[in-house]
Amino acid sequence: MSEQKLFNVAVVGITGAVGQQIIRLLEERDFPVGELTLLASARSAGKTVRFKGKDVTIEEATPDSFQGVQIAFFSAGGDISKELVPAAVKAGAVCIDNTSAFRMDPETPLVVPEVNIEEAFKNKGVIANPNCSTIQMVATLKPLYDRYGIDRVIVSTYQAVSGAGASAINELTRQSEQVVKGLEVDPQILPVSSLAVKHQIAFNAIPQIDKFLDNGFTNEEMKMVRETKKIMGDESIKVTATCVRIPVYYGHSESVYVELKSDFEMEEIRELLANAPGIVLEDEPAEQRYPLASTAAGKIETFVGRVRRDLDNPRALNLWIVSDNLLKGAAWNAVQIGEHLVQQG
Ligand code: NAP
Ligand code: 3JM
Repeated sequence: MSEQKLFNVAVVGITGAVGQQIIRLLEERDFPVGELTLLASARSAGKTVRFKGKDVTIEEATPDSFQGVQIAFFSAGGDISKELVPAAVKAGAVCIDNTSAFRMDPETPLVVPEVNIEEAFKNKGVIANPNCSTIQMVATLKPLYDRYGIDRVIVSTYQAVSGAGASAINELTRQSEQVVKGLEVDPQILPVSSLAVKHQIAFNAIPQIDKFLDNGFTNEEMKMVRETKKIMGDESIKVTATCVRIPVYYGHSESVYVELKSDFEMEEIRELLANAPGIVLEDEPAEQRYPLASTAAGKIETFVGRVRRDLDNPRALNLWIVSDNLLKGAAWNAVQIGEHLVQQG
């Protein structure tokens, strides 16, 4: 057997909800890791993380952390990426960035492997991982786009708290206990940790993810609009989004209405979705079978069901799309890009 080439890997944000999934995937998928550098804030420096039977010590992330690193996964927030990605690129690393810091930079490819992996190979040191809600939607729409073209998408999301980090996961547990015990609920994290106003998430639905912009949409909604056009390479696709946080730990669900550009047969649509890479068609109304966050959690695939032609527009479809936001929505999409880079040497 020939020696497998190994790559020196860094994970920035290793203690976070996304970082924890990245390290788990690197181990499970036997990613060819040589030297492993685990980085977080000074708060975590000195703690250890188990990787392939060995304890690896976490270091504080600084601009000097990237000597000899070949692939760096970033998930420590946009500000950290803006500060440290340039240093990592200078040190020779290819950065796969989970934050929104570089997504709309024209020099930076924004990649979902099922849609546009070829863009990843044009990188100038940084490859951006899209927003979780965008990833599962475009991966599902891609085969429909290729066959019929897409005129318009109207999406409403039902997003899990884990998308807002480890602290929001704890917040849902804490508030749920307060509600069940009849205690007063004291919201501390959501909708946006850096803003003063807080809302209850337990037994509730919050129609705000990320900050509001002047146009009345939230930043999360505008990420879906802009990123969809960039990933599909088609600025003419019309997109409107409403993003809602719901009291689910893992798995984002989406109700998607899509207007196609040409006539279609439902049989053809089902066949395209059933054969699409990374997509599982789960759609048997007679058996009450459709995607659920609870069954998608922990899986790397994207699940689609409730597939039906619109009643008023014969060229439009309604879909229900569900995926684990920390896996395909973040860590798996990033590691999957890494696997493609490694395959290309
Ligand atoms: P999280 O659970 O809150 O974890 C945050 C991570 O960032 C922790 O490892 C934390 O380390 C680290 N960090 C914080 N301040 C730091 C500093 N000054 N220097 C170095 N590391 C620092 O958040 P998460 O859910 O994992 O998400 C992290 C980021 O990934 C988000 O902010 C977002 O940009 C991105 N994200 C992307 C997607 C996607 O769809 N692609 C989804 C979710 C998140 P300590 O434990 O030491 O504080
Ligand atoms: C998901 O800058 C930050 O603190 C990150 C905020 C954030 C993002 C983002 O904008 O990168 C939290 C959760 C995302 C994302 O995937 O867009």
